[in-house]
Amino acid sequence: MHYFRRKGWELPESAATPEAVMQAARPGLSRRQTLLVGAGAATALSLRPARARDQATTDALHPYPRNAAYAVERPLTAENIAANYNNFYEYGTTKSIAAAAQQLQTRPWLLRIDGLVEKPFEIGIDELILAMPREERLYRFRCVEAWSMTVPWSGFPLRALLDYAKPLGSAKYVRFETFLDPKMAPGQRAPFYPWPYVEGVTMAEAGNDLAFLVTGAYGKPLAKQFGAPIRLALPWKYGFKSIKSIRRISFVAERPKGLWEALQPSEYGFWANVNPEVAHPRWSQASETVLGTNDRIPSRLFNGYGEFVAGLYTGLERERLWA
Ligand SMILES: Nc1nc2c(c(=O)[nH]1)N[C@H]1C(S)=C(S)[C@@H](COP(=O)(O)O)O[C@H]1N2
Ligand SMILES: [Mo]
Repeated sequence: MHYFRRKGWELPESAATPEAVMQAARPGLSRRQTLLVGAGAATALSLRPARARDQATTDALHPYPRNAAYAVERPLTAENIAANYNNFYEYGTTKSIAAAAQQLQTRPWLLRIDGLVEKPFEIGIDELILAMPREERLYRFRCVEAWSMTVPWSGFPLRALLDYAKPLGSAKYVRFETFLDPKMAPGQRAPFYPWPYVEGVTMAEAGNDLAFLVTGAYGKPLAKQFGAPIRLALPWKYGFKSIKSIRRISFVAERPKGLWEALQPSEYGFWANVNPEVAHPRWSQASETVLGTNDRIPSRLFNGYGEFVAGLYTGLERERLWA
């Protein structure tokens, strides 16, 4: 299947990567040796005060080496702008959730991989980051609410995780789930929303070159308000597909129903590809406001990424691909 292709993500390690970490990440090392690195870190962490428990052993890997194949034609959004205008309903329904999101505890963080895979497993986020081919990409980002930004994300191709997880041939979709912990997410105490936040893509979409798992931004570990310690970036789709703070990734046969689709299916669907010609029921999608500027620019089909992704949708013209 085409999502097992390795082309494109086997990139050289960063020259800035500390030697000890390079050793741990080298494929030649056994899984047991990698686990020992993780176990040592966990012991050290348990001895430190609460604040240090949030410190990641992979922080020093930043910045990840940039992959020049993912360039943008417009200026990057300033970090202080992007990091203070967020959508993260677990921490409130306004765009000013950065302070509240600091309650999110990102270590220890176990990611569960299950469903239609050879063998379900849990993996610590730092062990996963060490095992993945890390890179930085500049991506445009388009929220369904018609604002946009341009962000340097650090992470690894979702396809690299598929290869690691070994899904069965019967898997048709990848389902992503955010943490569920109302104690550290006041928004999850609001019963109106069908928590936890869920999103999904087809296996073909997940294997596309552009599908990216994000563990950093602006050359640093991912800030909590961006959805630390790991979120998705699907730049050809509306922003709500790019689920934050992922705890569980499941390979499934049935199409997953996202939180927004569950809440308001007349406005938000499964595919949610950007299309300026298909209006949201309550507003036009023809143009977008660029964060940090007064510019209103025309929106683009697939957010300008058609050359990468248009082929994913041939034969699916009868689907509601644009909302
Ligand atoms: N878990 C979770 N993921 C989420 C959201 C959310 O509320 N909760 N909001 C989505 C929406 S609507 C957008 S536009 C982006 C916002 O990402 P940003 O805050 O990094 O700009 O996150 C998406 N992922
Ligand atoms: Mo959004």
